[in-house]
Amino acid sequence: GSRESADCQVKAEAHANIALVKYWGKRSLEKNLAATGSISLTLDALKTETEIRIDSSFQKDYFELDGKPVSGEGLKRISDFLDIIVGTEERDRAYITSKNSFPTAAGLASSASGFAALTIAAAKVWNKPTDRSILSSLARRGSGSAARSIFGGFVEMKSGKDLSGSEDYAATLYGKDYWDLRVVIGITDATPKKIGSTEGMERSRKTAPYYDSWITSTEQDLEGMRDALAKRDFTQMGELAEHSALKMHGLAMSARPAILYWNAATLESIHKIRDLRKRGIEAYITIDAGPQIKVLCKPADIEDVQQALTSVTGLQKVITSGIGDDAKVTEV
Ligand code: 2P0
Repeated sequence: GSRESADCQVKAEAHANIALVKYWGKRSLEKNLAATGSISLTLDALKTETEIRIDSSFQKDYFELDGKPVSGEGLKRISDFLDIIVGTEERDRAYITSKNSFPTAAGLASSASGFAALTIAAAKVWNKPTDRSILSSLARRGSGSAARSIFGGFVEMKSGKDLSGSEDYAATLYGKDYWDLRVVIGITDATPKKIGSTEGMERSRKTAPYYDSWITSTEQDLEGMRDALAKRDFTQMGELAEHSALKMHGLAMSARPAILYWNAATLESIHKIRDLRKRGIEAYITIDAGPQIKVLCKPADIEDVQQALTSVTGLQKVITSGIGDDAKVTEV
């Protein structure tokens, strides 16, 4: 392969995202193709900054996350990803340092912002196309949700018909200033999750009796969410987001062996938010492949939501986020 890249250094940033219509299931593991589309909100409070240095003298890749060197499987995942997206194993080895704006140990998904930032930086270093659909497709090879974190605002990830992956990328539906929403995140457990997303999705596909209806009903949810966003209808958006999350967890619980991501504080948080709604404060929960709780609310209701979460037994930390921007190169 050609070694067009001279020794250089590039920095990029990307934000995590929270799915309003969840992605849970793959139609192909090989190219990481989702079985359905998904719709997400990019979160400005959860940012990853990644720097790549290449130097023809480096003998192997090095990866450091929040100041700690990563070895073994963690490093291999990064190296394999670079091999896939750079398109040659003859690429120069890279010295990669990555930093999260949120506590890495908080158990918040960092693969979305992490692989999105790495994709943007790597595309710059190795002179890859700057077309954002292509960047999103590349990020998908690292993590499905990373394809969405290439974009800011309200984002839709498409799922194609065939196994080529040519249609499997995300795009912005509405920019970050379209609708001022907030997400209040409650950390209930800071230890790494027990069942990774890929494993959880595959077990659900193979053993959960509701899997087929999950797929067909998610197609309807995508339509409903596009409609809710077009109208800026908070109730329709929130109810549907909460439904998609609870349905995903119901599916996971119906797998064998069962996948149960919640702890006691997760469940208490759900009830606290339902109580808020009874008092007329509109807020809706969503939960990813872990025990943390995320609450969708309007800016005026942030304090009530924060208070409700803070009163939950065992809740460790509350982070409030607005809507984030596109992933981008920040230093060359
Ligand atoms: C989502 N999640 O739509 C869903 C809901 C978690 C729960 O996408 O296997 O790390 O790397 O493509 O993107 C998290 O899974 O999974 C995720 P892979 P990813 O946000």
